[in-house]
Amino acid sequence: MGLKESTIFVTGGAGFIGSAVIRHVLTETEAQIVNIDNLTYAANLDALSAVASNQRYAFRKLSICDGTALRELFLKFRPTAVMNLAAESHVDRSIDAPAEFIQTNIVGTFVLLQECLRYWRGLSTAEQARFRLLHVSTDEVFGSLDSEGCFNEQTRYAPNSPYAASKASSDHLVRAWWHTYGLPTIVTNCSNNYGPYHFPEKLIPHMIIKGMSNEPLPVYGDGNNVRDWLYVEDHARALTLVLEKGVVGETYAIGGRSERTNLSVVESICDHLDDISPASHGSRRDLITFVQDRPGHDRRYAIDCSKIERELGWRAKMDFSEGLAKTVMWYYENRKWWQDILNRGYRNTRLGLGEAK
Ligand code: NAD
Ligand code: TDX
Repeated sequence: MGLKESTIFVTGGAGFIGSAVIRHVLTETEAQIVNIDNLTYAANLDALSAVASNQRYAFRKLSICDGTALRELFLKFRPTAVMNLAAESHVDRSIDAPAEFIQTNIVGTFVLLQECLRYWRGLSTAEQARFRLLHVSTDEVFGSLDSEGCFNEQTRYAPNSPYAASKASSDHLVRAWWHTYGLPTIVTNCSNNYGPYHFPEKLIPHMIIKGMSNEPLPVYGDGNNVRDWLYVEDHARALTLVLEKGVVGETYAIGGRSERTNLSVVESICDHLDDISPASHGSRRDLITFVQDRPGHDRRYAIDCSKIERELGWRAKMDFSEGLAKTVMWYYENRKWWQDILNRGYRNTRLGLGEAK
């Protein structure tokens, strides 16, 4: 068991990846966790019901933009590390309404950096050497690939969507706080995650839920955009390892080595659903509908994750076909989880075509 006598702040811990990180850290290590999350539409504390009563877990509802409240938490809990996963995360929403992305992803990261720095400067030399801020980012900061090549830690930043630009800004701030002030930071850039508790706005859960209701399955453009899929529990394991063993000031690219076109992902989901619960109208592939493309849609993402494999010994364990089958089954068996989200007012409709406000 690693991370003994560690107290880790996980921001965005009620989100899809943050909750997987918290479940993993509480199960696999001896660390204490403080989950800091202001519970936006994307948050879901149900994803933490299995660990909510753990003595090593605490939750505080607050925004990373609230410096005063963060300062009090630093003084109260005296963390040894911060993992920053709080963010607005959906590209389509960033096209319709970018303001929240600027606020949380850029301003929030800035406020968090300032409070980390203030706290870190008050630590003993030994405590300072141990402290880490792990900032969780995305491969979307690198822009779009043609059919050849992969992103790696040396790839030039070229963000295309408002979401990607806000994440790129936050990565630059984190880098500057390391170079200028010596705050011990590490940045990770990972590919598309999938798995249980994924908010229904994202491709895989969106298609599963629509497929279960036998509704049209809206594939953007020609469906040949490529994403590199990473099972969320593999990602949680990678982040924990980077926190424990990663080198300060470095970045790590994390990917699943599982490139698929969107169309092939949707076809596989249709086939799994047909196996689990055959539809009276025939194959669900007939529900696939090509719709207007996402503005500025990145064509292809792919990660070369050989650095984290070589230096930290991490490797994605979940094979994509097995992970997708498990994920489809999870949504099939946990209808109440996503039905509650729909009942709370989330409308499973097209996002990302609106005029920027
Ligand atoms: P998510 O949208 O599921 O969860 C985000 C969480 O952050 C939510 O619980 C939300 O309430 C919280 N949050 C938002 N604004 C906040 C604020 N101001 N203060 C405190 N909490 C706030 O996102 P996710 O998919 O879990 O992504 C987590 C991180 O990983 C993000 O930084 C995202 O950019 C990055 N990332 C995600 C993916 C992916 O495929 N999901 C891939 C690469 C990187
Ligand atoms: O209905 C849909 N139809 C469709 O064709 C939806 C919701 C998506 N798509 C396409 C767009 C993308 O090419 O599927 C692909 C995946 O879309 P999203 O699930 O919205 O993910 P993406 O835009 O790739 O971004 C995700 O991965 C990187 C996460 O949302 C980000 O937070 C992460 O940084």
